[in-house]
Amino acid sequence: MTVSNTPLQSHAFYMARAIHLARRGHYTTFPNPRVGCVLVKSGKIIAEGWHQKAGEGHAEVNALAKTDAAEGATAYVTLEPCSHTGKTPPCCDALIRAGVSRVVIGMVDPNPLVAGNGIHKLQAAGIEVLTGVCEADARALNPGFIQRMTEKRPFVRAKLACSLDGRTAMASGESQWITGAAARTQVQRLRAGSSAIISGVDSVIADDSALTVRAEQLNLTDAEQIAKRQPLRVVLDSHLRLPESAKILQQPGETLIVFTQMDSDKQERLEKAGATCLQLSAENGRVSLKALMTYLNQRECNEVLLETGATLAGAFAEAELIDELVVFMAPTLMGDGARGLLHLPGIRKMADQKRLMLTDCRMVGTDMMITARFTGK
Ligand code: AOF
Ligand code: ZN
Repeated sequence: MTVSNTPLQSHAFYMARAIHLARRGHYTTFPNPRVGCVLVKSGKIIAEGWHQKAGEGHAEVNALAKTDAAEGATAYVTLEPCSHTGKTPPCCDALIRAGVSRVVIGMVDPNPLVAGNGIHKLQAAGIEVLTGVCEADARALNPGFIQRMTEKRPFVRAKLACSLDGRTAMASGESQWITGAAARTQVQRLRAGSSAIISGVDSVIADDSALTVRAEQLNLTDAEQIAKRQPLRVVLDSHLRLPESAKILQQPGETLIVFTQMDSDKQERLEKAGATCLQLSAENGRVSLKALMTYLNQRECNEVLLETGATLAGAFAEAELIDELVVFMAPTLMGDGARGLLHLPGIRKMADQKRLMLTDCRMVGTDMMITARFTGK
């Protein structure tokens, strides 16, 4: 089957390249989506581009800047070209001006400011438009951006580390270390790709965690830029119990303490120690997780990483706010006196089970990394 004399598998070939380019922006584009673009003429790639950073050139504009021969070319773009003026001018106008004759799109932009308008604008200018090429892979680039645009909340990924018998900490709370160095490097990658990291005050106190990205360990081309832009660190601390000496307060970037119970003295001391404090409403005596999601949406957080203990992780799961679980499982046994993975007291019968779908499973060093999505999503 052909569309405009180009076999569909060729469209997939060039779109795969555009998706590959989009991944280069994996750690740097937020709050914008990761987008890649390839310009093809007479069966040859004449220019490539990808979006690197919000406020700077979009993928199409970056590709067009590399050639003056785009007239009559086909542009492969992982996301519908934008039709609006944001921090940068509309990509549709740039494509029309350059005289491309066809635009092949991975997915429609879920941003309500665009959402199909880009396609119409291109078509109105006489450009042939084809959509939905390699759509699943194009969507997989931006789970957070898509969810924020369509559901007005970030994509929550919960990272957990456990033993082969599913334990995450000893009864005392002691948990360092279950997994090996390679798994911990992988966690650094998850952090670097997140807009925010959420933890509970008990975990932060128990581990004296920093929750930072140590980009120098990651061997990434954009390491310097990634290191400068630390994800927002969010500590859920209803009663402002975090000590001012906590390591998390001495890190670069912002540490946000979310509380429910006002204590102006303590708040002042934490702010002096470097924290930002935010009061949110309470639900069952704890921070309302829905209110937290609304807040993180307002701050344009696309993907957030939940790195915490069984109680808070369980509360997120019960509230159906976890989209993806990433479990690092180490080949060790911690015994049945140790703590479980998620505290889910609401599950008593087999009928109450929360079913998930495995989406990936791989070895990371000596450990296993299991990724799963909740099937309801
Ligand atoms: C594209 N190509 O590479 C990206 C797009 O504020 P701005 O100007 O950067 O616009 C941001 C919006 O543009 C973003 O919310 C999304 O709808 C779209 N992103 N569009 O054509 C790109 N990154
Ligand atoms: Zn654009």
